[in-house]
Amino acid sequence: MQFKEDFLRYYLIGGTQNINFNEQNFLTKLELALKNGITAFQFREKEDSQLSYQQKVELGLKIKNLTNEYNVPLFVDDDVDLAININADGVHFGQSDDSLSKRNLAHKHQLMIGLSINNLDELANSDLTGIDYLGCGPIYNTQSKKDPKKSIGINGLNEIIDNTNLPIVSIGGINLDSISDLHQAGINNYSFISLIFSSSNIQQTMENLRRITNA
Ligand code: TZP
Ligand code: MG
Repeated sequence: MQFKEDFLRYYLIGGTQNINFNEQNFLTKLELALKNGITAFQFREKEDSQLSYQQKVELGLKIKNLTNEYNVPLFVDDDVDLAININADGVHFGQSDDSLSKRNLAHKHQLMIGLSINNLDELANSDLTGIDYLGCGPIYNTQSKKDPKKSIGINGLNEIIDNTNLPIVSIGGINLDSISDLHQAGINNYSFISLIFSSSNIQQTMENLRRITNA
């Protein structure tokens, strides 16, 4: 699949650890989010994920069926092999999971590639060859990631934006309150976990999200 910046507009991330390890709830929430306008999904079994590799493949295949149905690209966090096995559209690398061999494998399978960037040093020290987009943050404090890096705020995000031409999606602590500041600062691409996976009314949350960001 050819990368488009539009994919980054409302980019949901998540795995079973974000929903009390309840696979059925996870799939139900994902489908509601897809139905209500997310533009990409990243499958991220992380932190205290309890799934074996085979279970990740089985769940990943169900996720792929759903994202296909709604014509939304599927990214996989970190694991190129899993991405290939579930026929995902892309992979997302953190600073510590990026390696030449993984990148080459992703390229060979025509996967789109995202890379996490927290600050200007990481930007300057990263090989950006073949990278389609950057995930930048955490912008604000987040409960969804263990040992998050320092929150960079809108100023830190703007520093990165000013120093690259790559498309950027913001991440970290993005909720219905913080998103209006980002929107007012001219930031148009948002990724989030708890905004959706902790929402008790995903349709309403997505409607509010669109209203606040003028979509
Ligand atoms: N990387 C930086 S912050 C973060 C990740 C994976 C978690 C974002 O989750 P939330 O709930 O939207 O703050
Ligand atoms: Mg990672």
